[in-house]
This record gives sequence, structure tokens and C-alpha cells, in this order.
Amino acid sequence: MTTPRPSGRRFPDDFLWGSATASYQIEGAVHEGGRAPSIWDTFSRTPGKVQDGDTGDVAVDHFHRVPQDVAMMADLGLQAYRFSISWSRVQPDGSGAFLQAGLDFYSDLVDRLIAARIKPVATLYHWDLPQALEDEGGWANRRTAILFGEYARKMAEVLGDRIHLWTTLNEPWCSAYLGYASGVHAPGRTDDVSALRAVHHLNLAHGLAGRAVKDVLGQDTPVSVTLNLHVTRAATDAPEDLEAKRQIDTIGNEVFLRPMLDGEYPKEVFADTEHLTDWSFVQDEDLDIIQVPLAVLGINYYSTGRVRWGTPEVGDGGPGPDGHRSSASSPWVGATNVEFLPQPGPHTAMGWNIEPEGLVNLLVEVHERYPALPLAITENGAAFDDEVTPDGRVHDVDRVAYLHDHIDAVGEAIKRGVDVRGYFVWSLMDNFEWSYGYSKRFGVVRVDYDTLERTVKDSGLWYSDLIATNAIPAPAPHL
Ligand code: IFM
Repeated sequence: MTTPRPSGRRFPDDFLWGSATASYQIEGAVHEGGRAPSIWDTFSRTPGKVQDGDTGDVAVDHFHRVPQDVAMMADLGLQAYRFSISWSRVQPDGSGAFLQAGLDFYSDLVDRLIAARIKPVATLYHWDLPQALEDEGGWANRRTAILFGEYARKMAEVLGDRIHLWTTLNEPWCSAYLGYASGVHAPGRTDDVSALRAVHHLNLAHGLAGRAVKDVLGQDTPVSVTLNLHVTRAATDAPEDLEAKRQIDTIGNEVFLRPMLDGEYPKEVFADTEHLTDWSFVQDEDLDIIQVPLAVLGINYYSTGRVRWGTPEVGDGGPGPDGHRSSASSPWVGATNVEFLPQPGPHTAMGWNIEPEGLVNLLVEVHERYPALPLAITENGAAFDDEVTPDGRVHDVDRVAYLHDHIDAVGEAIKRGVDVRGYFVWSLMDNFEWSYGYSKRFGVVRVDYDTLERTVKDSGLWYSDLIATNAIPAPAPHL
């Protein structure tokens, strides 16, 4: 249980308030302008992979509604918008020719954001790999990382200094382990060795892309990456439970943090996975490339996990964030004796426990390890089963309470000395929630999936008040 936190906390004057989305989750228009399929087009068309057979074919039709969506962001008072670029829309096969229509789409979006005084924060990869690259091995293939660097270079040339902050990857943990180990995300593979190869090639892709952007636009160009760092607690202080937590920390967090920020892999990951691979896919120069200087580290936070030493149940992906639908295989490669325990409530509609204090703990811990590195919350939010009242409104008190308490947690971390620069609510509007299809709503704006009409929820109005005052409003409903 968590106790409600007080309202009224103020934020630094230059703190950046934004919202986030991702290309496949909102754009639709999957056949337009020469766009070729991504792995999510293929996966969502595969029977049984996505709830109710939903696909991103239409999504929330953002591709055709950019002017109105940007106007809506401006009405909300957003100061920044974090979106992702669909690689297949700008370079259908992931190599070779670029599509002018796709490049123009993102260029126009960025111009409109700037005209509305909203800072564009661009993510180069949010899970929608061109299918043509998956056909050649996907992230398990080193060439994908090389091509990603070339694609990043092109985007830097096209979008240039109009981008406020470049983000290379969103949540590589999900791309590698949900995509290649548990198979609950595209491309749906269940091969632990491929997952570990994907981890390294995603790290390498991050370094190559960050360096390409800086080569084109100058070494001071702000580059970041977004990680879904897992807050995992041991069930007891018994050495074996602490070892279970250590294994999850290693395969979940350290395998990204350490190469990106320290230029090395944790030696524990080699020991934990020695029965699978000798990691000879890591080449001599890779770690220098991966440790590209970051202007900020993006952190996505939703909930926490609890583990003990034991036998995982088949399909135990852990109840926590991005555990996403059960599978016969675990995403926790190498952590073969770790059991995830149910977390006490309250829970969101995803079944994720609500624990704002976990966000304070995470921010303080990362800051203590990397005191010179500014941080930003690049995603935080909650799915609930929203109801539309007869007046057409959504009084989403649970979501307001969730945002209220988590934003206060960010303020608490700042008070304790953590350098947090911004907060991006997930998500601007309801959208395609991956293997859950359209059944889970995270938006602060409701989308009617029949008419595609957008309606600002109470949480959106509340967030707008927060931005206007730069202080946390009381969580009262907007009646
Ligand atoms: O919808 C996702 C998003 O794409 C990545 N982070 C978690 C969100 C909620 O599951």
C-alpha cells in the first residue's frame, strides 16, 4: 500500500514537462508513402500474438492528424513532445534508399511542434524494426547495429538542430528479451542466445547512432538513451534471495548501464550466462563506441518487482513493468533460479503495483552512482479501465492519483539532490499497447476507437494545470 502524498510541491523553473508516444502505437497509415512492414506489422498479423487480433494499421491515425494533435498538445501547454521515428517509414528495408515522403512527415511534425513552442524529443528506435532486417537475423545480427548508425546519420542530416534531444533507443531491455527470449513482443523469438546477441547489438547501435548524430551536428549535440530500469527488491535478506535480486539487476539493468556509462560489461553477466555463450560477439572496439557521452539518461518507471531464490513458474515473466503476457520462456536470461512474487496492491489495469517510493529510490540510486549525469523521466503513467460519463468526460481519478504521487516522487528526488530535468507522461493519448492491443488505455487524452475523436481526460486537464503553475495541483476531479 502507498499513502497519498501531499500536493503543492514546486519544480525548478527550467524543469521540462512533456508527454510521450511511439510511432507504431499511434501513427497508423502502415501502407502509405512506400512504408514497408516492420516486425510489429508482421507480429500483429500473426494469429494469437496480440489480444483480439488488433494491429497498428490505423492505430489512432496520428499520421493524418498531425495538425490537430499538435494543436491539442499546445492547448494542454506541453513544453516538450517525445515521439519516435518509424525506421520503415523513412527507409523501408532498413538499408538503401530513403523515402522522401517519410522524411517529410517527420520534418513537418518537427516544424509544427517548434511553431507551437513545443520542444521535439526524437527517439530513433521504439521497437519497430524493418522486417527486411529481421529476415536477416534482426538484432541478433551485428549488421543491424551498423545500419542503425547509418539511419541515425540520415535523420540527423534531415532534422538537424531542430531536435531538442536525440534519444537512440527506447527500452532495449524489451527489444532484446521480450522480442528474442520470451517472444511476447515482435519478432516473437524464444532463443536465449539470440537475446544476448541482441542486447549487445542494441548497445552497439546506441553508440553508433549517438556518434553519428554528434558527427553530423556537433559533439555538443544532446544525445540520450531511455532505459526501463527495474526496481527489484529481495523478498528477505537471506543470501540466496539477495543473489536472486543481484541476477535480475545484472541482466535487467547493469547489462545496459555499465557498457553505456562505464564502458564495460559487468563480469557477472558472463558468469550468469556462460552455459549459453562466451560473448565472443563483442568485438574489441565495441565498448569504446558504446560509451558515447550522454547529455541526459532517460528513465521509464512504472512499478517494482520482488524476487526470491526459487523455481520460476513456467511463463513467469515477473508481474512488473513490461512483463507483458505470459510465455513458455522467461525474459530473464541466465536468472534460472529466480522466482517473482506477487506484489501487494494497489495495481493498475496492467496488474502492475503502484509504488511511487520506488521511483524516489531509483532516482537516488542512479544519481549516487552517476552524480554528474542529468536524468529525465521519459515515461511514467498508468492504464486504468476508463469510463466515459454521459457528458462525454473521463473522470479518471485513479490516473490523476497515480500521476500526482509519482510526480511528487520526482520532486522528492530533486529535493534529495538528484538532477532531474524533465518528466514525460506516458502517454499523450490512448494507443496500441503492444500485445494487449487496444485493451489498455494509458492516455491522458481518450481516443474513441470508432470515431478516433480525442477527448482530454481529467488527468490531462490536471496535468495541464500542473504545467501552467509548475506546482503539483490537488488531485480533485474536473467536474
Ligand atoms: O506502451 C509502452 C511503451 O511503448 C514503452 N514503455 C511502457 C509502455 C506501457 O507498457
